[in-house]
Formats: sequence, C-alpha cells, structure tokens
Amino acid sequence: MDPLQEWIQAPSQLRELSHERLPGLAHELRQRLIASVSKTGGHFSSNLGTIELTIALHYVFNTPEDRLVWDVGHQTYAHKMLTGRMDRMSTLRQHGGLSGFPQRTESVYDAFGTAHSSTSISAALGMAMAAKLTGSRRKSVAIIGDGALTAGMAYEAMNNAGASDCDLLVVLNDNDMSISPPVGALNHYLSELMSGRFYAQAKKLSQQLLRNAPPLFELARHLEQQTQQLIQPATIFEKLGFHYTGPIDGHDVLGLVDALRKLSQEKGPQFLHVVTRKGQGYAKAEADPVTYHGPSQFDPAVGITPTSPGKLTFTQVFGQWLCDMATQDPRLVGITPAMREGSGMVAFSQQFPERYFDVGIAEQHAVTFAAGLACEGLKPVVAIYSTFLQRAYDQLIHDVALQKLPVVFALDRAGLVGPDGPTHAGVFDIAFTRCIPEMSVACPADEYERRQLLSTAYAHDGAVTVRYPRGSGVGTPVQRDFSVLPFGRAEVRRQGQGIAILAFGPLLHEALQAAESLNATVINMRWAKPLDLDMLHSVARTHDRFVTIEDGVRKGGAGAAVLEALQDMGVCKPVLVMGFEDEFTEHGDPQSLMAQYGLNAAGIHQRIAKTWPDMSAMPKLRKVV
Ligand SMILES: Cc1ncc(C[n+]2csc(CCOP(=O)(O)OP(=O)(O)O)c2C)c(N)n1
Repeated sequence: MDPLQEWIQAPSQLRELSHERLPGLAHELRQRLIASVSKTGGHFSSNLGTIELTIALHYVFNTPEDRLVWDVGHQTYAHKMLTGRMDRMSTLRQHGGLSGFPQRTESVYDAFGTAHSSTSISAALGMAMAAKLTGSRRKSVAIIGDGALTAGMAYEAMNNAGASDCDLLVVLNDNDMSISPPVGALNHYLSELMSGRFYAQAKKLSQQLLRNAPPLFELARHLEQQTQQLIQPATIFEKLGFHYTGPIDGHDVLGLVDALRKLSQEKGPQFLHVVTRKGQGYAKAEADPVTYHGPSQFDPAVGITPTSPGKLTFTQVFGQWLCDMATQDPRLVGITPAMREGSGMVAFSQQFPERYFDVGIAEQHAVTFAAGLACEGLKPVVAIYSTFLQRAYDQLIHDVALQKLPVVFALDRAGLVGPDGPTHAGVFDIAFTRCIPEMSVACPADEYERRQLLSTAYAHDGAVTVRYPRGSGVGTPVQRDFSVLPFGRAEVRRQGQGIAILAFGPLLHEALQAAESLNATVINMRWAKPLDLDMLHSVARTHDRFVTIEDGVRKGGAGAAVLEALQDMGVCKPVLVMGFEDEFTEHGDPQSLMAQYGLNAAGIHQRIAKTWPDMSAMPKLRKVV
C-alpha cells in the first residue's frame, strides 16, 4: 500500500510498510499536518516536532494493545492522523469535532486522557503494573516533554517506577522548549547531557589515568567502545532506577525504530532520551516556536501575520496592571508556572527580570513559593489559569490561607476556554476556593473593574483570587490608575421590580440585557466571597424572586453561596441558580457553547420564563446576542 496515495487508516497498516518507506511517510504526514492545522488552528510547533517519533512508536509497538500515554497530549495530531482520524482533522477543536488532546472516548488508541501536564509516567506505570498483575505482556510507554518534566509529579512517578520491576518505557521528547524557553536547573542538566559534556569529561579523565599504563590504554579504548555506559557518569535517570539510552536524534525515523525495537525487548524501567526540534520542517515555526505554539488559522505560505490591535483582553489588562503596580511598589513579585505569554507577563519579565519568576510547570511549588515570599514581607502575585490552580489545592489551604498570608491569585481563563475544552475549563474555582477560610474571591464584570479589583486584592491583607475570562469583555475603557473598590461590596446596576438577578463576573452584561424586558433588578455582585450581605438583605426585602448567574459550576458556586446566605437570614424566597450543570463542558466556540448552556441573555430570559410560568406573559427579549 502506498501511504502517499491511499492514506493509512490504522497503525496495523503502517506496520506493514517496509522501513524505507518511513521517511517518505514522515514527509507526507508533515505536509498534511501543516495544511490541516493552518486551517483549523491548534498546537502547531509541538506537533511538527513529534512526527518521526509518532511513526516510530506506532511502527514498533503493537498499538492499541500496547499503551502509548502522551504527556499533555497537545502533540498528538500525527498520532490522531495515523489512528483513523485523518478525515476528521478538519473538525479539530471545534464543537462536535476531534478534541485537541487524547480522549479515551474518542479512540481506543488514546490510552489515557491528558491535557494537564506531567501525568504520563504515573498513568503508564499504573498500566504497566496492571499488566504485570494480570500476567499480560502488553507494553506501556510514556512520552513526556522536557517542559513537562519540570513538574514534581513526573519525579514522584519515576521514584516509584525506578524501584519497581515493571516493564515501562519513558520517552523524553527533549526539544529544549516549554511553551516559553525552558527554565530551571533540569534544563541545564539536559543541555549538558545533550552536548555530551558528561561523556567527554569522563573520557578525558579516564584517558589521563590510563595513559600511564599503555597496554591498559588500548584495552580501555576497546572496552570504552563496547561499554560506554561504564565510563559515562550515571545520569539522574539511572540514579532513579531507569536504564538510560540516548540522547538520539528524534528526526531520524529509522534510528528511532532501531532504538525503540531494542528497548521494547528489555525488562524493567527504560528511559529513552530523544532530541527533537519544535516546529521541525516549517522554517518559521523552527525560528519562533513560541508564536507557533498554538496559533489560530494562518496561511502557510505567508505565516502568522500580526493582527491589528483590537479590544484590550483581560490578560493584557492584568499585564499592564502588574507592570504599573510593580513600578510603584518594589515589594511586588510576579510568579508564573510556565505560562509567561498566556498570562500576559512578557512585559513584566522584561522590565522587572529580578522580580519575575517562571518556576516551570510547577503549580504546587508556585503557590508555596509565593507563600514563602509573603512570609518575608514581599507581595506575591501568582498569575495562574483557573484550571491549573486545581493542581495546587492543598498549597492554597495549608500554605497560604491557613497562615493568613497575603497572596494575590490572578486567575486567567476563568469560565469556558473554547477549543481546549473540558480539561482547561475554568469552571470549578469559585466552588473550590470559596469554601477555604481566609480566602476571598473576586469576580470582575469588565476590564476596568478587573484592574480595580486587582488593586483592591493587592491592598488586602489576605489571600484573594481575582478571576477573569479568556479574551476581552464589553470593552470598558481602562484607566491606568490604582483606584480600589470597597472590599466585599456589590453594586446595583439596574433598579427593577419583582425579580433580582445577582450576577457574578462578566455575565453581568447578559443579565442586564435580559433584565430589560423583565424589568428586573440587576446586581453586580463583584465578590463571591465575602458576599455583600447588606445588599442581599435589602434586595430580599424588596424582591420576591432571585436569579443568580455565574460562569462556573452551580454546585458549590456563587449561587450556592447566595442560597446559604438567604437561608441563614431566614429568607424563604425562590432562587433560580444559573451556571454549569453537574457535567463536564465540551470544546468549541465559547459563545456558541454559552448559548447552548443557556448562559447568555436569551438563556436567562428563557429559564426565568420556564421556572416561573406566570411570567410567560412577559415581553420577549428585545435583543438577543
Ligand atoms: C499542569 C499544567 N500546567 C500548564 C500547562 C500548559 N502547557 C501546555 S503545553 C506546555 C509546555 C509543555 O512543554 P513540553 O512538555 O516540553 O512540550 P513541548 O510543547 O515542548 O512539546 C505547558 C506549560 C499544562 N498543560 N498543564
């Protein structure tokens, strides 16, 4: 079968190809990937870098019986294309289409669902252990990047695996990049391994020692060739109990096949160090892998072109505020767990390099590191995506809140994130932060309020999360001042009658629109914790029905906080709590998804009519977005 004419439908067909065909297949796959991702958008440079590795893995291992666990999983497009999903690549990351990550429900070849990093070694070890316990001969392989290897979880897994006799293969895909340039001591170590300095140094030393005994020198040279491992100092991976092979060229598909074939026969924990280049085969991505990490659509002949600046995004508002506040307060320190670009911290990192900390993909460490800084009187601001804060839950409780430390958490990507889907949705943070004593939760409704609430949080002597969505809001002009808002206070945005809609965050604007035809009162709650109880009291006195709306889960969320507060006040009035139901959200265009979940003006209007049919005579919503 010719892969260039008739596309491969399953890895079993790939395994029928002769060796010599593989480089041609890699070329074809790369061209298809460039053509496809430039149309849909998605992770680009990471995928270009793993084409040969993907082919070699499916060629050598008997997938899906053998398990491939891709770390993060953003580099699995070639894997999807080789496992029967080529014809659906045009639907990638769109609603109802292919996920941008491996998903167990999407394909039997997706052995484990990933997207949050550094889980692969643990999961693959679990699978290897299960194989051992059940007497199965199936193999388990974890494929992990050097960025993902900065997370503690990877070491917890290696520590466990290295002491086991499980047949586990860990493939390190070392492209010397995370999303941003890599950070930390591990990065230096891997660079040394790659440059062969270890080996060169050891060789020099052994030659000096042996030169005084000429017959031995010849013998040693021979031995050295035979047993390089004995002369090289042990790598950190060997110290952890793995048998280490590498580094080898990750774009030499035939070399990869050879190495994987040998390792697939070995017993016990194996570690293969593969060196790849992010963006391989598309010059612009090779030159600038950061820009090409996750682009939206572009013309491959031209490359990504700069877009004219539109409305300020919430992320940019944060970046500006951070630089402004750092200029005026030398105690401010900014921390990111490997998300400098996504969190809007590039300018801060350039202007305040000594107060900027990219700690690697290490959310737990980021939070406790901030706690330590706060202990010493500094003012840490941790910029973190809502979804990734999940990783650091105990650190929030035990290291920050319990010790009453003032740390500001700038929570980007709160609410739905769109094409990345359920793994990245920031819908749980209100529920999981508001139950922590000493923790406050601010939900700005627009850009300027975002800035003001950041300043308010910064001035507060305690831990505060300030959550905001991806992209931009209604576009309120942002004044670059340091004005603060009253802590824990809501504001009345529209005075109406009968129904009061209590809005948390940017959905305020949908609520305002829905309220017009209902003549409802609308309150901009601003804080999920502390709740403005005075406001609740006064609204409860004058209104019969309540609606709460938030871009988070209903269970335990801000609406639930309102229910608790009304109960405590002895108010017994109907409350309609709107937010995400008790199910995982989907991937796709965020606006359409919000409409699907009923979390827009039309949805609010409809739910009210359905919940209180006596209101069905109410006028239709005037303007539906
Ligand atoms: C827990 C967690 N934090 C942050 C991220 C965001 N993220 C996605 S890919 C990536 C870089 C991964 O680098 P590496 O493992 O080296 O893969 P590469 O992109 O270089 O192929 C990061 C930080 C994530 N997916 N999970």
